[in-house]
Amino acid sequence: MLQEQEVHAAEMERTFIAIKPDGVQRGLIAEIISRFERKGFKLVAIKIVVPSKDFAQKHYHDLKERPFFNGLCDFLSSGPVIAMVWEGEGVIKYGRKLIGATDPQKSEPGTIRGDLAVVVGRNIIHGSDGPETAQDEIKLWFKPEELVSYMISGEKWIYGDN
Ligand code: IDP
Ligand code: MG
Repeated sequence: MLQEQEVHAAEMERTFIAIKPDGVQRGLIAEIISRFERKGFKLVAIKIVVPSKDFAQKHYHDLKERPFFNGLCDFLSSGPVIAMVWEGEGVIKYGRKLIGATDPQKSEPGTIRGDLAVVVGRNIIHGSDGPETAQDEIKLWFKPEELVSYMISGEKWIYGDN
């Protein structure tokens, strides 16, 4: 039988977040991770990877009809990407809030793109846009055994204990 804490962890929502090649090259890895971490979300998977163009096309398959699709996939596969899975209550929707609007010119100050990026083609970070895409993207980028379920000792100070 699962411990109560494990049940809590098992039910938690997860999202796929990636720092794109521009974010990595600009030295923003720690800054971006820190914003998710300080919020209270939990990092459950992370790796550095240079995606192939074919892989980038799979990741962005929804956008294949858009004029920028080819350039976008070339860019995503142009260098190291930090692929991550973050866990927490409401992390899919709130992760998108932390990230800000797709076009950094329209992102609010205080968001990652608002504070750290200028143009839509170099907006430094990706985040799943809903529960289904989160599930699909986590599956595309990670093997199940690469996801780590664990408790953080201070978790009750984020969620309370009931
Ligand atoms: P999202 O990253 O905020 O979810 P999407 O519409 O899913 O935005 O687009 C995926 C990525 O494609 C964006 O993050 C951005 O890098 C790129 N992109 C979106 N729209 C444009 C555009 O009009 N020109 C160039 N690149 C774009
Ligand atoms: Mg998107």
